This record gives sequence, C-alpha cells and structure tokens, in this order.
Amino acid sequence: MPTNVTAEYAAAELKFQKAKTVEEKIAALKEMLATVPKHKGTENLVKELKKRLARLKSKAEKQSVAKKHERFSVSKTGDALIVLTGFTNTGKSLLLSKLTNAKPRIQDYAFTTEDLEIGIFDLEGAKLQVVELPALLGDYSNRDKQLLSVVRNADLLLIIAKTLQEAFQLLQYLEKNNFRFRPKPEIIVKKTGKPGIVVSGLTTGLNIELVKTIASQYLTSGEIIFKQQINNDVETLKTCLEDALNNSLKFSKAIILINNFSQQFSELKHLQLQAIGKAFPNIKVLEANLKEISSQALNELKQEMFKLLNLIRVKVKPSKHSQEIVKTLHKNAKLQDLAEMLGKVFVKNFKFARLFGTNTDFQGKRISLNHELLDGDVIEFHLR
Ligand SMILES: Nc1nc2c(ncn2[C@@H]2O[C@H](COP(=O)(O)OP(=O)(O)OP(=O)(O)O)[C@@H](O)[C@H]2O)c(=O)[nH]1
Ligand SMILES: [Mg+2]
Repeated sequence: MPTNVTAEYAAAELKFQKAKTVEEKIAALKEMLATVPKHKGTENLVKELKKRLARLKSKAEKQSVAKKHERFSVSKTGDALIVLTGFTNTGKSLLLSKLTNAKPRIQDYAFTTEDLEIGIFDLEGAKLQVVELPALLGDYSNRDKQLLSVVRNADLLLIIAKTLQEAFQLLQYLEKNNFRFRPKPEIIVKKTGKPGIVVSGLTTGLNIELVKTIASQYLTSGEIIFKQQINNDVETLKTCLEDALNNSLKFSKAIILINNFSQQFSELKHLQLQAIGKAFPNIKVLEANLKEISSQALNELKQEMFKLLNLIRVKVKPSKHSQEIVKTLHKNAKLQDLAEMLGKVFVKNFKFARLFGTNTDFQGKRISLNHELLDGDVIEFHLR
C-alpha cells in the first residue's frame, strides 16, 4: 500500500484483495478510484487502477455473453432428447406436464416459460428426456438463435401449434434457419488433394457438368460420390446437392401436434394438411386437445416418438441368475454393442448368449456377438 493514501482507500484495497468474483473486484476498484487522493504523487497509481478496471470490465462482459449462451444449454440425460418447441401459448408446458414428471408453470399469458423446463419419462425401460424451450418469436433475433441452437441438439422435435397455418409458418421459419426435415441424401465428399471436382458413384443419367456447376457453390475441389441414385431434374439435383454439401444444415425429425383447443382447426383443414404433407412429407402431423387428452392418446404419442427415434429396448440378464435390466440401443445394434455397453468383461470373456422373447423361433437360442438385436429381445449372457 502506498504510504500517502487514506484509510478509506486502504479499506477498499483490502476489499479488492478479498474479492472472489469479477463483479466484487470491479466494485472494490471503483471504490479505490473514488477514495484515492488525487495529486501528482498518485497519478501513476490512478492510471494503473483505471487500466485494471477496464480489463476487468471487459472480462465481465465476456463472462456475461458466455452466460447468455449457456442460459439455454441442456445437459443430456436419458436415452434421447426430445425438444418441445413452438410459438407462445400453444400448450407446450401443459403437454410437458402430461408427458413427464416436470411441473412447469402453465398460464394463459404469453411467454410464461422463460427458461428451459426439463422432464423425463419412462417408456417400457427407455428413458426419454423432454425439454420445453421458451417460445420462439419467429423474428430471427439473437434470442431465437440461442433457442434454435438447443433445437439443433434434439434427437426429435415435438412442435406444438394451435393451427395448421401456425405449424406451417413455424416449419418455414425453421427451414430459413437451416433446418431440414428429410433424410440427408447419401452423397459423400472425399478430399482428393488435387484441384477440381470429380464426380463418381451411381451417376447413370446424371448431367455431370451440371453437378459440378452446382457443387462449385459449396466446394472448389474434391470427389463427390453418389451412393444413391438421384433424379436428374435440375430442382431435385440442386436440393440434393445443397443437402449433401452445405454443412450448416441440420437434418431433424419432427412431429407436429396441433393443439386444437381454440377450435380454429376447421374448414381449411383438408387443404392445409395437404400443403404440409407436400412440403414436409416426412413430418407426422397429429391433432389433440391437450387439456382433455386421454392416457391412451398420450401413450400413443410416446410410442410414436419412440418409433421415430429409431431406438430398441433389450432386456438383459447379465448372468443366468441375475435380475433383468433394460438397455436402450440404436436400431441395427449388434450384440457386440450391447456387450460393450455393459462393460469390457462382457466382450473379453464372452462365451455365448441366449436369446429369449418374441423375436426368436425358439426360446434360448444361442447367438454370437455378430447377432443383430431387435426391440423386445431378452438376452442372457454366458461368460467364461
Ligand atoms: N382449454 C384448453 N386450454 C389449453 C389447452 N392447451 C393449453 N391451454 C391453455 O393455454 C394456456 C397456455 O398453455 P401453456 O401450456 O402455458 O402454453 P405454452 O406453450 O407453454 O406457453 P408459453 O410458455 O407461455 O409460451 C394455458 O392457460 C393453458 O391452460 C387445451 O388443450 N385446452
Ligand atoms: Mg410454457
């Protein structure tokens, strides 16, 4: 401490030394600046304090930006993440409370949900996490961008709208924000290390020059391999190539649920359904009155979501006399994947496994690690 300062300054400096957060440090520094005697002998000290304050303020600013981004981040738990999204007052919180253990606020005013609301439900052993996002504004704002970055992490979107028209509007907004609701085409790009674009694979009937011209919007060199036959009409080709080559696109699966409580879903229904079906053929559109939804309809919705997630549930007996546990895996998973999930020893000491359940011609059939698992399988491991 310089000898020519006041007791107030000394006290402020002590506060600064004890401060733990950036905010506390900033407050203490401001106090130091206010109490430091202003004369020639302290000029350098004042300069130094101002510099420190500026540095801390910029640090605080960065932290708050990071926090804002963090505000809407989800830590995934469970076997899959379903994101519940839509415009305001559509019944998202109501549905979340019916689907899961979450207890969000449900109110008739707009933007009741200000933060993420997180719930989880169990479907015959699979644990599915459902997150309700604060409502989208549909205005390309930063807030929407942050929300949409959570939507990008979802394994499945559950979009709630009050009318088909609103659903259509939301889907178009999501498309403008780089979401696509169709499978990504099987066209891959390999680096060649040489200039120029090469086209190979299933190219029968394709106008290769056109492919190269379209592709040159996205890359300057590389080999484009068509693993799938693509129709040669210009629009289809353009869309497929954009889907394959534009890395900022996100391919999502979605269910639209029209919450028909406002009864606005009437004469235009047929035409609108056709329009959505044409523009978004891969999206399933369901209708419900959420306040009165039956447990059977809720269960059907859960089953539908599970189906779209491409998951399977397998009951496992780690050994002949142990209790069954349920494991959730991706469709087409092999017994090897299950063994790895259970622990190294299940792969290293694997002797054989027995298959029970409805997917086998006889109960207790021996299977190897190469066996492809199906939903509902019951597996009993036998280790060395
Ligand atoms: N009668 C009726 N009211 C409903 C239905 N679904 C939602 N509501 C009401 O609509 C209002 C909004 O419901 P919420 O579940 O809070 O809607 P939200 O989409 O979560 O809205 P925000 O979080 O505010 O954006 C509440 O007053 C609900 O009780 C329904 O199917 N029938
Ligand atoms: Mg809500």
